[in-house]
Amino acid sequence: MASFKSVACATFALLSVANAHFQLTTPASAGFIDDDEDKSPCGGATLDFDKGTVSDFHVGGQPVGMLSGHTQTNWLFRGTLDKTGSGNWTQFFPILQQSGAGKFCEKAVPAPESWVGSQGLVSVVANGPDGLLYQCVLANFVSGTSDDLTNCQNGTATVSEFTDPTLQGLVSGSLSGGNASTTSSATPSSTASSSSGSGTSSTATPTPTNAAALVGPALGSLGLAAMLPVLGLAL
Ligand SMILES: *[C@@H]1O[C@H](CO)[C@@H](O)[C@H](O)[C@H]1NC(C)=O
Ligand SMILES: *[C@@H]1O[C@H](CO)[C@@H](O)[C@H](O)[C@H]1NC(C)=O
Ligand SMILES: *[C@@H]1O[C@H](CO)[C@@H](O)[C@H](O)[C@H]1NC(C)=O
Ligand SMILES: [Cu+2]
Repeated sequence: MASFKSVACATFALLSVANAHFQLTTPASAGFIDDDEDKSPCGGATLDFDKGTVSDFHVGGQPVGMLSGHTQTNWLFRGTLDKTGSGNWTQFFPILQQSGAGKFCEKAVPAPESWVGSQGLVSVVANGPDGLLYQCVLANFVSGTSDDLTNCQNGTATVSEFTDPTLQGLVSGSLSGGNASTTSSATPSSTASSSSGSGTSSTATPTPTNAAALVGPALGSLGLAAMLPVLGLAL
């Protein structure tokens, strides 16, 4: 596994000081430990709500940003009120596939309205060339939306909805109230992001299913080199 990992991350390693699989750039990670990132449920992070950084997560839509060192990654966004992360995960957003390394920002990931006032975990799980990788956020669920795009940008990678049974198996329900198997296909994104009945989630814009519309905004020639400033901040 180690050699596979080295190969998979080789391109990234050449350009940076860290051999990172992926980093959560926002909200703050509960802990990034590169060598332990394959450990469920939170990549080896210590889940300490007293001493760790607890971030507000707006249930109407919260920006979630990643920096991927892999050329292809499938992303699962999920959360639980179980502060140990042992189970009861709810899917927050359709599973996406990122083609191309670098930055990706999903700017409005929603959570269940009923979680407002509770603390729990938000987790991003990556399925890529070296298997499943985990990052978590110690979350304080609050109402409304956030448009704070600090540390949340798109690079040159393209992103579209994708069916990934492995990731689908890591959730027991979704925001739409369906179970895992009913949300597995690349259905129109309203499935997971806008049918929770919340009146405040209108800005949690579903990801369009048209792949052509999903290509990130033209941000010029941002490439791997553009990842370095963000990486520097994150380290
Ligand atoms: C599981 O999560 C739901 C919210 O989605 C909550 O109502 C329920 O109490 C949780 N069950 C356990 C055992 O934590
Ligand atoms: C989950 O969805 C499948 C397919 O629609 C259905 O057959 C199954 O009964 C559902 N399970 C639960 C617990 O709702
Ligand atoms: C990044 O691109 C995705 C689609 O590829 C889009 O849903 C998201 O809103 C974009 N993020 C930003 C910050 O514009
Ligand atoms: Cu990797």
